[in-house]
Amino acid sequence: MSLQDFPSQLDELTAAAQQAFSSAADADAVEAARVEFLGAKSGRLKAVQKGLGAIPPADKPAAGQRFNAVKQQVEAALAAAQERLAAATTATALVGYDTTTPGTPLTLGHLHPITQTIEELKDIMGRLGFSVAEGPEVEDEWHNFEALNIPAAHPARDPLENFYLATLEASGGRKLPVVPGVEETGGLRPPLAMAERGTAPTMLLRSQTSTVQIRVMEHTPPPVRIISLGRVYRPDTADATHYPMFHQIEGLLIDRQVRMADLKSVLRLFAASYLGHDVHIRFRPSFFPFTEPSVEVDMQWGQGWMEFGGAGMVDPHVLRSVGYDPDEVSGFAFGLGVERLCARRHHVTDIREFYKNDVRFLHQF
Ligand code: FA5
Repeated sequence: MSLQDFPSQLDELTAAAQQAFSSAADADAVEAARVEFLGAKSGRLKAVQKGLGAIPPADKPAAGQRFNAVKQQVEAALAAAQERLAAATTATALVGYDTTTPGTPLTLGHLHPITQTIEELKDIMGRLGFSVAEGPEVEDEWHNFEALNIPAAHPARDPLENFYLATLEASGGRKLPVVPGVEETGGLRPPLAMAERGTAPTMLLRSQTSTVQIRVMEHTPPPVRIISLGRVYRPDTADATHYPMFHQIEGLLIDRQVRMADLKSVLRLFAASYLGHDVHIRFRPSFFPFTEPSVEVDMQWGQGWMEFGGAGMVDPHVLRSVGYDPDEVSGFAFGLGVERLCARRHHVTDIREFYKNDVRFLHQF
């Protein structure tokens, strides 16, 4: 190639490339044009570049400059075509789409109503000066019964009334028999009999949060002012007001000269705060082994009343069992059912609803 041919050849090439890129209707056409003009192996620019070798040395710098300028022009045409296509794609996607349509609302989860209730009850009792204490759900017989003045022969300890655990500890480290008729043991025996008393404690799922009263008093010198909220377990048949797993809020106040009137005031304040001032509550004489005197507390429910808790003055036996002096201090305790309180507050007539996991129900809280 001579230098005379070179400019016209480059002009032609530039025009052809610009024409190809500007008329390319889609990504495939752009790519085809790119390969034709800018292809690294057999692109038309490459071919021209190879021809540069034949140009006399004196003309080479000028020819090189001219070549580079053309290459930049062709590359710019490619970039322009790519941009044009990208913009067109976005525009096509938006055709027929109403950009003023409201978006799909995000559905956010929230806390379970019983968890929300627990938080609110903590808040109310916190304002009355009670701090939160915790205890384990798997308990020993001392904290669930013995220290609460419920001796071994008491019917409340019946294996049919509680969820005793067949733990390795309870069997003294031996593997528990699971099949009746096993030689060594003569078959399955009730969990209580499995415990090798004195060597390892029998464990059970706690049946009441009163266990936490004992745990706190064992480690805290009076005065005490705590609440404890958590799950408890009883083999009760589920119905509108019972569930085999439910929650209790336990309260305990120990100080000098605490009286029954203090207990009633606190429970009335609590009920008015949570249920509302228009919901009446009443106290009925009752019996618990760990309080004397004892009451049961009812709230209005439809046309009648519903028990929502038990309470009373802490029995001197219990105070002594944790090392307190009943001549020095006295106190009250209460244990209330969280599901029933939550149901009354939200006009739910069956506490089983809380555990069906039906989101249509749960969304309402
Ligand atoms: C007790 O559990 C006592 N520990 C309460 C107590 C504490 C008395 C401190 C004195 C001093 P009771 O078994 O009555 O008492 O249960 C208390 C409340 O738990 C009941 O009033 C009821 O609201 C709720 N409850 C009892 N069983 C169930 C159940 N199966 N399902 C849902 N709630 C229940």
